Amino acid sequence: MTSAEMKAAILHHLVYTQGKDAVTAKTYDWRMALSYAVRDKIVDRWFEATRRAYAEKRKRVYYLSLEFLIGRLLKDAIINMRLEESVLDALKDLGIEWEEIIEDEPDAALGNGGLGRLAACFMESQATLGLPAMGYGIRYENGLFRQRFEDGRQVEEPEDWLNQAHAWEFARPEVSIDIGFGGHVQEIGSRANWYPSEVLIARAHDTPVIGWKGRWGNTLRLWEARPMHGFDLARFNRGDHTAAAEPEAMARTLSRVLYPDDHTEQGKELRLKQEFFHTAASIRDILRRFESEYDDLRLLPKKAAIQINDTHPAIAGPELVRILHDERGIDFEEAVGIARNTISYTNHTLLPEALETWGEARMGRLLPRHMQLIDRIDDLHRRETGTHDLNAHHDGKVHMGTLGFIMAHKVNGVAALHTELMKSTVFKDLHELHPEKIVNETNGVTPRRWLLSCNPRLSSLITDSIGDNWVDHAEDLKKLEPFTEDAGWIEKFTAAKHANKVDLSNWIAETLEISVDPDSIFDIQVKRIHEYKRQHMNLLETIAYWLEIRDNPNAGWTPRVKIFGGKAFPNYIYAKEMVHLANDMAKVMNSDPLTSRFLKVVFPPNYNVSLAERLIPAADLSEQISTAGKEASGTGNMKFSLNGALTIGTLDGANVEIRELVGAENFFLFGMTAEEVMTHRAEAGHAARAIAADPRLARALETIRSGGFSPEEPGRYHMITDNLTHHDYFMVCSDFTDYWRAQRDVDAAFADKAEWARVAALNTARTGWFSSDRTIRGYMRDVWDVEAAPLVDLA
Ligand code: 26M
Repeated sequence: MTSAEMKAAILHHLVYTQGKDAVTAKTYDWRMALSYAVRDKIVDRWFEATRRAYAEKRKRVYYLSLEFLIGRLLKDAIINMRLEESVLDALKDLGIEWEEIIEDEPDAALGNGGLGRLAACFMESQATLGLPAMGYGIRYENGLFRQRFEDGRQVEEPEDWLNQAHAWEFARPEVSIDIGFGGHVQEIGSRANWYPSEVLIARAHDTPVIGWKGRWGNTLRLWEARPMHGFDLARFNRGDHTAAAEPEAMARTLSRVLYPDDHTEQGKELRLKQEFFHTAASIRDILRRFESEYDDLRLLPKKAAIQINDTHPAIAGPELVRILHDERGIDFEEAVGIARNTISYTNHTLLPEALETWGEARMGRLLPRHMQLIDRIDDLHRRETGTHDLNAHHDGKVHMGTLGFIMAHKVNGVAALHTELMKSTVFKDLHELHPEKIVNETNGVTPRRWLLSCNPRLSSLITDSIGDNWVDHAEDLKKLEPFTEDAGWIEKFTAAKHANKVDLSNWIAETLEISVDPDSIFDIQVKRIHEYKRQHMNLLETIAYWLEIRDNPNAGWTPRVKIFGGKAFPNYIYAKEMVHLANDMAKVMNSDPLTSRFLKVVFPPNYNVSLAERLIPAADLSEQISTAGKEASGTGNMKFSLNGALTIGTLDGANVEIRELVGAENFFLFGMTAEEVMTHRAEAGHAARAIAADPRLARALETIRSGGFSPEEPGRYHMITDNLTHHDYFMVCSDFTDYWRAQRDVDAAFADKAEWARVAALNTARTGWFSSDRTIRGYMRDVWDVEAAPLVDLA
């Protein structure tokens, strides 16, 4: 597409789709016009792919996830369609600022964190690989809350991405599916009729997901909840104005908000309703499509693979069995077999409080037939395995992990260590009964968004050096290794990183009014705020370093900028205290004349996908410091490495694999192993002993305790200091000393700029394996048994 054609397309959409004149058009109007112009190009390719999937009778993959953290889509679309030149030229011609347009797009935050972002990377990789696939999610009106700080405290505000028109979706009112809840069951022999007492409608909204070079496109289908009967006109006419709108409001509540990942929220009936609404609509839609192409349901596992992203859609098993058995008349055992061979389940966490359960009373009330079928599935599983326990339904609850496991043909972990821990802990007994079921598929990230798009300087250097094949064959980054021995090339690498750091410094100065020195170590920890992720250990180390500088301000300290980003769950008080402490520390430290040349603390609010794209390319040091055994994989860790940051980290999640790939000598390892954590935790008084043995730690804790960062309220952080001193389940104190040591190793290493840059470049060269293309190929081979369509390049 030429620049002139692009310009004409933008102007056409500005006038005829957006209904605006070039003279009065605002940034928003121009963004919408550009989005429609780009979307037109995508749609052609998307239809072509969809037609081919049908025509070639290909097996399809269905990715069921309550979360898709897709972020902004415009730049992604432009890059994958190779339209950046014509767009840049056209905008220039029109006098429109590219940056302003890109920044105007709301960040679609339909997810909490890693699990949702993984689903988004998978969608992009599936399209890039030419795998016929469809993502199913919920079209939340309000995504993850917006985070603000008020006097350093986190305040949540509703997020309203749908307030503006959404350029990328197509409403499909003709795809409307009835979803029932409650009511009663009438059994007829083995089968039953379910008569729900409440019914609402799931309406589809489709977003095309385009792969690299526009060679394939898939659909992300998001469900919106709508009332069966809309507005009650009769009631309205009787003067009952509020009640007339009630059924509508009630139904819509279902797709109103994304639940923040929070176990205390789990008892909420609305969440269970969301899960069933999402799953039932998706299963119906899958079967409708299948039955339009084939007439034998026994073929389902050959033509469809259904992946359930964590247990949130795990009711898919019983729902599919219900339709096959009750509605289509397939024998119960055969129905279970078909469902199992179609479904597979990904586990994303071993944290006991995060493993979903639903009370039998609630589940029985809301999903009476499913409750019966779960018991029959349990019963069949007992007969198959000759066991007496291991039921999904026990102790008055339905355990969704167990249900997911017994209704799937494959269950996967998301990093090598996590998968091994699944086998030896949470799923130990089930694993012994089904030793072939658990497989590992180490997570990955899409290199299109997480290198090519977010880091143009480094990407250009890479492409100038080895060509652009790396973009969809990230293993090619290996070819950079010889360049890392070339001093001239390393200078260019350093220049790219430095320019990224200058950009970030400018942004920090403009938005937060904090000045940072781009020559400092940019030390970044961004992720949800959680005790197991140990942001407070990072804070303690920051305090200890600050105190040391104050003791001896002229000792030649290595300057650092400590950057934090992340949201605390709204009612996770402890995590909120961690946020508050970080902000209180920033206030004290950034204005300390003795230390501020050497140490700054920066905590931009509202960490999201777009902010990640800004921060990660500017990082020198990636903080991956979770208590070993607790972080299933991590994916931020991969993004940092790929962008040439060194990692300071524990042997947890995918850190283990990152270290193996980049080389142990190029990774700042510290801390106990998962096994050591388990034994050490059992030893009473571990925290007190660790504190007694490390005066730096003791002093840092004492500084918080005595109100060093909250003089107006010295007791403010007792919750944190008491917990760390006495209980310290996540071993912050016991790992602190080694963490401090590793951080000083970082200082020493950073002193040799050329050597640091060489290792940073090696990180980029050696982490191509973490492309989500590789992950998806793994699922295709080990789990889905599916092949991609041969790809044709754009004309
Ligand atoms: C539960 C109940 C109610 C509402 C939300 C939830 C819920 C939502 C998300 C529970 C857990 C959720 O996500 C867990 C998660 O994000 N796990 C992360 O998955 C990533 C991708 O595999 C891994 O990289 C991270 O290590 C893992 O923590």
